[in-house]
Amino acid sequence: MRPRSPRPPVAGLMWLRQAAEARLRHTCEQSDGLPGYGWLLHDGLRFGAQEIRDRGLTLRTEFVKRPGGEHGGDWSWRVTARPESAGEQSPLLSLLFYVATDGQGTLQPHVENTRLVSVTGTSEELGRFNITFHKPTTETGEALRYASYNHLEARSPGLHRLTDVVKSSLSNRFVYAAPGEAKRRYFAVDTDRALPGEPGQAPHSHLLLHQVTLTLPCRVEVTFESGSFAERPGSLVGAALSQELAGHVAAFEQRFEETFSLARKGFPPQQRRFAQAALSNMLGGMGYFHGSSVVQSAHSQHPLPYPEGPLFTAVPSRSFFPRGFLWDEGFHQLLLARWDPALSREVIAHWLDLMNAEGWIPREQILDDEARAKVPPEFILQHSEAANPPTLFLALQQLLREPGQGPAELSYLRSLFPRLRTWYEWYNTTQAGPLPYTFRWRGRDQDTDLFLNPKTLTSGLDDYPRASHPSPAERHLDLRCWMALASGVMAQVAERLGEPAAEYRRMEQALRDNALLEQQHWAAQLGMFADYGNHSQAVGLEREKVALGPGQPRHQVPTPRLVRVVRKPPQLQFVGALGYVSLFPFLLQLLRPDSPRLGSILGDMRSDQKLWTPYGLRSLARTSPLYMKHNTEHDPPYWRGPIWINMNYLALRALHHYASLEGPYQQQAAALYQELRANLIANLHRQYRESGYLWEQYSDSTGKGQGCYPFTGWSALVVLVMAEEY
Ligand code: 6A9
Repeated sequence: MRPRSPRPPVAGLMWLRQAAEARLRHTCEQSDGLPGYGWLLHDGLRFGAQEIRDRGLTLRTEFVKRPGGEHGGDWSWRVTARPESAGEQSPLLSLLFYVATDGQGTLQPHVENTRLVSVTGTSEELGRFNITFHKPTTETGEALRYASYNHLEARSPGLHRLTDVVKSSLSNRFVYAAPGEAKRRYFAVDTDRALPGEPGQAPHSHLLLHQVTLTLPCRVEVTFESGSFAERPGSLVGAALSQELAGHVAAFEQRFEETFSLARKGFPPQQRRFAQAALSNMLGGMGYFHGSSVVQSAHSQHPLPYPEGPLFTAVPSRSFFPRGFLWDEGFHQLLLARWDPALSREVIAHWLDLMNAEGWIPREQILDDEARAKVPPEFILQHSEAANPPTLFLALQQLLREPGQGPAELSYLRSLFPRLRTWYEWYNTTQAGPLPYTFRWRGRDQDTDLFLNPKTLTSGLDDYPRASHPSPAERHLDLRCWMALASGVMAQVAERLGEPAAEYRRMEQALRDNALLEQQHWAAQLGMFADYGNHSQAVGLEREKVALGPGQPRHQVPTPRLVRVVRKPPQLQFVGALGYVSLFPFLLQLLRPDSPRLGSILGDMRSDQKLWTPYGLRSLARTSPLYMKHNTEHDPPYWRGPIWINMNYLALRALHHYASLEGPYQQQAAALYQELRANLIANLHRQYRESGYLWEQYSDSTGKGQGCYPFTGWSALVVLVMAEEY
């Protein structure tokens, strides 16, 4: 828990299942290998319920916020722990609740015997507050027979080091001695231990921690009470908290059905809970970040810190990518704009505020020490010529369609408009292609000898095959289609505001012109839409030949590297790589419904040899030369076969669109729509049931989730697919 402010006090939970080798759990770490965790319900604002399955036990964590006073009001947490299976000797569990400051504010512990009963504190944004650690109870609220208490007061160099500080204070010299039971040793925080710190660095955070050790099942509650909340009807604990939680659950269920109609559409309860969890995990994963990117621009020799600022955003993955990504966010907001348009508007405004004077927005937001601690150094630097698909226009398009557009929405748009104009211009100029109305992603990999195909991280499709030899002659089909979308939304916004819109409309029409599109991107020989550039298909990775020196023993020679060999020189031509990029004129609905190209795209999509699988559309056709090929020894295929949900969502959205327009392919589109939708929902639900998670991507041969988890970024778009919201 933290307020949305730069250097806030935070409160949190760690836990420890007592065993010979005790493992402290704190932040979401994929390496912990938990069988499942995530928000089952979360409204994004005031309430959430999470389930965490760890070995031998299940934790349910629930919170409620109650507004009041001048500092955001109160909140309460309840943690309920149950053994995984009844019967065995109940495992001993420690719950560690903490409060910590981040460079400002004060905390005052109140200890009775060895028990930290409460903490009073102050901070700039919260004023005075009081946090109480209530006595543990049974699940039904009766006092527990026995529990052990420990507490810790410590200094930490920063919030990102809290886990280390607590870990290094653990000692197993403590004894759990419940009457009538065998004594057990257990690990606990030990204030006597030397407090770790970093030499030469002033301690930054003040940490107070309450540890309760007990047997299962049990329940523990923590309340935060705001000093300026004068007429509190009573503390939010016990029965009052149960009642409040029940009210929120009922309200969530009702709002979920009103928004997505899944019961009305006939989804059984199990699938509805799956969809609720997908939405809730995106909401519960939202974060407020503060700090600055490290930026390399063309104007300076050295990397510079970007101006400091806040970002309120959803994230792709709580464990692996817990930070903002520009093009992911557009997809996230397609879902959130339906749940809570006001929340969505806030997020979009935060992102646009990250723009520099030239109109650039850094693609990956690695803003503070906590974020930097999780990212290898080579990924930290953001380059100011690097783009990313402008998917925020997709989200804006959706917001413009939401009912109830009044003066507030209009004035929001008005305040956004100068930034939107600058952003659009930035793409239009810095990512322009070699011919009018063509576009080119800047910043492809330069070191072409070491990659089978130099990556295009900026496009979002990383290793999707492009021209083998990057050059200014390239024209990228996906970017051109994104620009058609951007132009259309700009025109719509300008028209709504009474600003000059003609130029945006003209641009949109030119980019939508099917004849021009075909001239620049239809590869007749390949029978597909394609990129164009300096390209050779005859490339491969081979072991470098290393000559042995005279008398040199073989084992002294370093292992030869894999290098790229080009067996036929590149030439300017279309790039044969049937897959997501080839579909873009369809995905973003540029094709006229009577275009014969639409027919051929639908055919490629439905072909098992090409893009069709029983689990969704694969990213690259099985017939494509680089299908499932490694890019380097250590770089396995990513966008070269696996199924990605953001693109499948766009495909369903387009099928739905073409199924609603008269034309020669209307029936075909409608049939494909039904089939693809059913496949996608069935597989994602099955993966969630079997693995406990939604995933970054899915295998095109088995449907199994792959990459990182839980990934409730764009994979959560399955909710919109179930709801048929496009
Ligand atoms: C690596 C490693 C702990 C890759 O979802 C975020 C992005 C997408 O925008 C992009 O389209 N993902 C996709 O191709 C993940 C990118 C992660 C890069 C940082 C650091 C951290 O290890």
